[in-house]
Amino acid sequence: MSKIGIAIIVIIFVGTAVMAGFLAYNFSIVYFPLPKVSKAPILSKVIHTTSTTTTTSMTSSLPSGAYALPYNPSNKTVFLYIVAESSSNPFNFNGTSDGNLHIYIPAGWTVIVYFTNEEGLPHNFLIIQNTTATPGTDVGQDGNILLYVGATSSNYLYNGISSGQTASGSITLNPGVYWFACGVEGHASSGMWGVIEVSSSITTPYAIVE
Ligand SMILES: [Cu+2]
Repeated sequence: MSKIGIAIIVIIFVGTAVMAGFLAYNFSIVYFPLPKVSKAPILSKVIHTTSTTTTTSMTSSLPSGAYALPYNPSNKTVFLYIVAESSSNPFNFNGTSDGNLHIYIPAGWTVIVYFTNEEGLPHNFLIIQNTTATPGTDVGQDGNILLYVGATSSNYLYNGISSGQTASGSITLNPGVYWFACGVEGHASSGMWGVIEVSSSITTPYAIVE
């Protein structure tokens, strides 16, 4: 075969290979687009906020370091997005523990809680009118449990929602200081609790990590 003949065959082969590769590449883009990496909405270290229910003009009046909480002023409702985060500390709420997260609610407002468990253990979310300084192994012994989210009055010591689940509940609290805590036995005393303060001197709901 002449050199020209060989050259033509090589060109045909290479050309075909390039064309096939080009077609395969485009086919893969059209039919197998890379999934858009949409990170779950950032479970902020403290509290989710949504721009639809929070006004920026109000946040400027918050104490420094405060996180605005989403709320609806027309019906005096505040939304608490609480997450048991997947973390080296399994006993956390939004990455905080040991009473460090303080939530401030205006008197007379209704609190709507959305509690999500991203942690491996079952957890629940209770609001407690506490009569002790810090939680023991059974928070039912530390005062009066006012709200059960992800559990009931009969099973809170052992039951909660599983990882990946969300439960909700709502309550209107009288002015005062409360705990929120996981009721599963030993979880609050391991750090899974925080503080809610309800007062007529609070005009905009917010949270602070102290
Ligand atoms: Cu727990």
